[in-house]
Amino acid sequence: MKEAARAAGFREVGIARAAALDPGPLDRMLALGAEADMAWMRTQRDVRLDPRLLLPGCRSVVALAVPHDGRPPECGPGKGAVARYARGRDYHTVLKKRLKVLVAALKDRDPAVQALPSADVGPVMEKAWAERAGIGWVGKNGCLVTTRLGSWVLLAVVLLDRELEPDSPHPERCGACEACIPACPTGAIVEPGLVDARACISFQTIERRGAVPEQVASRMGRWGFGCDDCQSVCPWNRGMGAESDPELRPLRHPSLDLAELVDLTPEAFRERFHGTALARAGHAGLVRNGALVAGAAGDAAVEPRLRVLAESDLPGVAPAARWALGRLGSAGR
Ligand code: B12
Ligand code: SF4
Ligand code: SF4
Repeated sequence: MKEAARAAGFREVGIARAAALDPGPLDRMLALGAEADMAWMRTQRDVRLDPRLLLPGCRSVVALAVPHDGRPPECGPGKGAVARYARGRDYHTVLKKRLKVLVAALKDRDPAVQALPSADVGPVMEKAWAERAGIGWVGKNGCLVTTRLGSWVLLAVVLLDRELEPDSPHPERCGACEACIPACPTGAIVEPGLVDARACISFQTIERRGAVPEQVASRMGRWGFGCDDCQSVCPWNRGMGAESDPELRPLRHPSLDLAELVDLTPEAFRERFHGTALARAGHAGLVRNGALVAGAAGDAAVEPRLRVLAESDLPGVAPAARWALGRLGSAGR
């Protein structure tokens, strides 16, 4: 199994026995409403907590990880920063292709095997399985941290109806460190390991459709897509980040041009972002984010364009442009 996974392009592989997960952390998140608009977390609660409901007869969970580029953003005036994981080709496509190769290799050896691959979008708690399978631990920043690659990794799983020898779960290695909690600009890490998506820049700039709350916009700095602040301070990431998977290396500029974003047409959006993880935010989401960064970071060069966007009917764009104009106005007074 492990050889096949490495041959398919996965750097880290671990195996866990399929069982129900501790519902505590997910239920706590739902009790706080910290899942924000991600209603699927609530509707899929039971299946997320027990892979045997997703693959009947599931006996093992194979957890997989690949490193992504982890170098700091190059981001000055006129630019919006892109979270490190999103700088290359869309990781969903890269991982899906490798999962297909892996499942085919397993079926070659054992044609009757039932194998269900999943990366990000399936109802599987990938961090929890990576921890159980010994790849790393869920840190206080809510991310899976590894000792070999830091937290600059992306995860996938394969559910199997075969019993494999399990690895030992990874011990928690945060210890007394709490650096990530005050490093979050919006205070989104409300308890160790629990991120309130409503306050998280990553959620608001990627998943949110429509207006971004002022409390987040005013603290997002230059983040134009995603956010890495709670990971970049992590001592386990010191000296890590240069080992990106070749298929996930940065495609073009590792930052966004604000003038380009606030002027983005649907055609330019497709041409520029198709096949990258940034497409997830959608055309309106990226225009909105461009306006927000201009306001948050005080980039007055795009002010004329913001006046046009203040009348836009793209979801979330007009409030973002008006908010940014207000900020630029007050900054200039
Ligand atoms: C929803 C989601 C989000 C939400 C919520 C974030 C979160 N911390 O869960 C938002 C939109 C905010 C988000 C942001 C990001 N995400 Co995201 N996200 C997901 C997704 C789709 C589901 C995660 C989930 O169910 N969260 C809810 C919590 C309750 O679930 P959980 O942490 O998995 O819960 C179990 C474990 O935590 C476990 N547990 C085990 N040990 C411990 C220890 C402690 C202390 C605690 C509290 C819990 C715990 O118990 C829980 C079961 O009840 C996964 C993909 C997937 N299918 O798993 C990607 C995923 C977690 N995201 C990923 C990435 C890359 C990010 C970002 C780094 C992107 C960015 N740079 O902007 C940020 C990081 C923000 C952060 N600090 O967590 C990667 C994780 C990489 C990594 N190294 O951890 C994943 C795995 C996608 C992938 N396939 O690679 N994400
Ligand atoms: S991704 Fe950014 S906003 Fe979200 S918890 Fe981490 S530091 Fe806070
Ligand atoms: S910064 Fe410290 S507390 Fe936060 S995840 Fe890293 S080691 Fe854990």
